[in-house]
Amino acid sequence: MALTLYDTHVSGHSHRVRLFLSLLGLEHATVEINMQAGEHKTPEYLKISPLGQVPTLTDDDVVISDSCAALVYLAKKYGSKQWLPEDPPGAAKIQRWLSAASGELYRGPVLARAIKLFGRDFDYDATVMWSKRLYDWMQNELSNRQWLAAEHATIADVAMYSYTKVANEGEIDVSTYPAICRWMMNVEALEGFIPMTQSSKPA
Ligand SMILES: N[C@@H](CCC(=O)N[C@@H](CS)C(=O)NCC(=O)O)C(=O)O
Repeated sequence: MALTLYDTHVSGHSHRVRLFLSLLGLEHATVEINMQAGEHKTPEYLKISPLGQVPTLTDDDVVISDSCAALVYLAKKYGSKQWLPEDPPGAAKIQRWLSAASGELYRGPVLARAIKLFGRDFDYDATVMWSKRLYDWMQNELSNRQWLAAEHATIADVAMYSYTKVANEGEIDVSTYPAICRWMMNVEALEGFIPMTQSSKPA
């Protein structure tokens, strides 16, 4: 096993994988990709990430250039079944949240943060609308449960945590959702948890 994570410090997609490696206690090398310098679009990096995105996880000759796919790989290869249940309804519940992580979470809090923190040119009102739809649903789901997809932590929780924690950087306020706040504290109490650091606005 020789795990290497190509990541970018401020990227929540990267933190997802970094967090899960830490929860599983897996040693790995890290290569910081400087996106501002365009390192994610060099010919060398495009060989392992055809879309030129971070993160990318490699494990010897296995290459995975997507954060949710990396969570699935790590859970199946190195995790207990708890992280990714195999029964059909259990697996489908996990996939529902992985889809949300790449769908509603991306269209909402991820893009809101990209606008407010990095000055990206997206429709802010649309990100607010998607964030509200997502977090109203999550609040409802978590109102009588501790975890998103099972009676215990799964990769669904890992996938949804990082960008929810820094949603405030996109001026999306999750403090008004008590069940979501409680759930974030559950994630933060897991053994091996490492924080998603808040970014300050570039001067
Ligand atoms: N589906 C990918 C998306 C990753 C992603 O969007 N990463 C951003 C940084 S946080 C990126 O690399 N953007 C550059 C680009 O898309 O050109 C994943 O989940 O890993």
